[in-house]
Amino acid sequence: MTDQHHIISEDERIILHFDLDAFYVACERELNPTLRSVPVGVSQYNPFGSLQERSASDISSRLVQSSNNTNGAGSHEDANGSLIAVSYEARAAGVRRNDRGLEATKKCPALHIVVVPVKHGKADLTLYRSASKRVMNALTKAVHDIIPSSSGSKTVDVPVEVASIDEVYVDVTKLVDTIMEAAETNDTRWESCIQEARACTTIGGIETLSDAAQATNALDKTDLRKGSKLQVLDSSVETIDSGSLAWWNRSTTVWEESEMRLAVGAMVAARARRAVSEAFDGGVYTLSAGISNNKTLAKLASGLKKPNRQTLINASDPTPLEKLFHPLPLSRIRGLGGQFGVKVSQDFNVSTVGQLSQVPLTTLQSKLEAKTALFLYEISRGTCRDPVTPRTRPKSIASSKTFRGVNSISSNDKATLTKWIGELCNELTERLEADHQEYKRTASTLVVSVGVSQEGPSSSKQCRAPRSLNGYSETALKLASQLIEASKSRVRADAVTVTCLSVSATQFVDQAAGSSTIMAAFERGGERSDVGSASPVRSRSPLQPRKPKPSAMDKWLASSANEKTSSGTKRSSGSASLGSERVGKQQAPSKACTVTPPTDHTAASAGRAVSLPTMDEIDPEVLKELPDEMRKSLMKDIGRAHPASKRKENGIETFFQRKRQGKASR
Ligand code: TTP
Ligand code: CA
Ligand code: CA
Repeated sequence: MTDQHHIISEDERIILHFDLDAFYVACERELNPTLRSVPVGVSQYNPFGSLQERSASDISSRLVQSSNNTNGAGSHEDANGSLIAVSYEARAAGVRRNDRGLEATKKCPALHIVVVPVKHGKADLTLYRSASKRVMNALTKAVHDIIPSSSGSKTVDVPVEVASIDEVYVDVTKLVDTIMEAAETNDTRWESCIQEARACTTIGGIETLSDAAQATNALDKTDLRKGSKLQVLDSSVETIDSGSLAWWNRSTTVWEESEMRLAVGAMVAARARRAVSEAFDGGVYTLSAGISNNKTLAKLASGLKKPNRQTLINASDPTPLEKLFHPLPLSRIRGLGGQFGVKVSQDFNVSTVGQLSQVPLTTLQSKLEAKTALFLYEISRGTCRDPVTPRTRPKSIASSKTFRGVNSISSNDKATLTKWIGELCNELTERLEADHQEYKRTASTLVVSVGVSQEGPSSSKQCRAPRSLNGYSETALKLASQLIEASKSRVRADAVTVTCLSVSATQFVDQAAGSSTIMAAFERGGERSDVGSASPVRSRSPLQPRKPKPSAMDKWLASSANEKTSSGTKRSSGSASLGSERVGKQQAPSKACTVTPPTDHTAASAGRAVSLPTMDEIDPEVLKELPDEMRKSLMKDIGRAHPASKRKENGIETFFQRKRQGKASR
């Protein structure tokens, strides 16, 4: 161990990260009980199949493959979409995410394949979004129910940050403190408190690694994401390895206060997980959890034991850092899973977290911005300051679609581009309408992003959002055409090939704040608008019914008559040439990355002129649907210099002694 390894975060927070197990499968199982406890894969919509629009409730037509019906309800092609979610029963048979349906069925003949609902010629994720909301509400309630009644009227602040459709961070620092105060000198209560956690919590880096656990740890992000045979269903509670059990069973005299607090956090996680699974019919929603001192380690921990299990990583103990954290491939670390991680790996010739921790800060600083260098320096030591920012409603709403290979669109094919911008805006405005119903707010910024095959990353443009939802298509089309023109001139070509389109609405303004505030926000947006004339502020209600608004499109369509058609990329605008769905994660190529890590949680201040939204202002679920370039443009550096602190030597006895003496440390 070098001295570097002893630099410990002074972070004493207790952060939980929850991730739902095989989430889309769980949603389908809630809807259709016959899918419970059989192997299930949820597949992308296959545009080459026969089935077009399909609603969520149409469970029989969406079940395209089942064991007693070798070719389900749909055609051969319908059953051959690629899988985006795979149940653990199917994983045990070797089925993996991204397998094509037919290939998966060969590996697992009992496999049931459900196709996602389809609307506007693309996947309709409403079913999963609304299930997510219900589960997150149940989880939040479960955590609040744990607040000890002895805390009386004292409110305990428990920030909850919904981080994606199936992930949430909870900062339970204050809750843990309250529980520990309630346990005070009562050793029996302390015992029962950790008993719940002991039964189901693996201690990361301390556990006695089985061959399977060892092999799982070696997987890189991509492989882990595909799901692994090593991840098995295990309903028995006594699955805790001997190393972890020995940690739990130590004499109370040797426990440090930091360990006690994590143990209480583990109890909270265990109880919340159980409450969520009991809250839904058939216990369909199970979660895995990570318990640690920061978001990065908590997220890492939740993925270590799946499904339905939880792992604790003590950031102030050097052993887990050395044994578990440092051998990991860089890509497993939050913020280093994409292009940025690849660049770091190449620039500093490192492939593991441990190797990165050996790179001196000055070397990092010589090639990177100060903040980025510091972020890497700290993250490789298990330190991360990113706060859990209370957020339960989306920061932005996006609709996007990729058009790969034969489905790509020539920029000369304006009819097809117009059709797709229209479809995306239809989906977007439907969701904005529902969002308005629920949250009484209006988006003030519209962002359009276009990816073309001749250039690596997508480019984005924004303007103030049209006041009327029926103005979205026209405005989005105007932005898209400007982006395409700019792209054509950059690559000096008469036409480019569009591979990705995305429209998103962000910078929400609460209607409760009054119309003047809303107007002010629009005006601010207008000041910095990229297309000043794109969306005149109108005095109509933002939620008027949609009507066709053909003027800009007509003009644009008319102009296409004078343009040449590019060779090789021509496609028809018929339904047979629908682009591939963008349910899966964005795979677009991207240029060398200059921006970095997780989030800078600087909330948009009310008076700020509208600019490209920050990462914090974007719903991460939406973020992962966006093209790389747009995603990058939304990410801001983080990192605040902070001194490393010494490890605390506070045993359980000291803790209770201090309590008895009324000298609470917190
Ligand atoms: P994940 O949490 O990555 O995976 P999962 O919940 O299916 O499985 P695990 O138990 O390993 O966590 O993603 C959550 C949901 O998001 C997933 O059920 C389907 C959707 N999704 C996609 O549509 N495309 C993708 O590429 C990924 C990674 C997820
Ligand atoms: Ca999940
Ligand atoms: Ca997830």
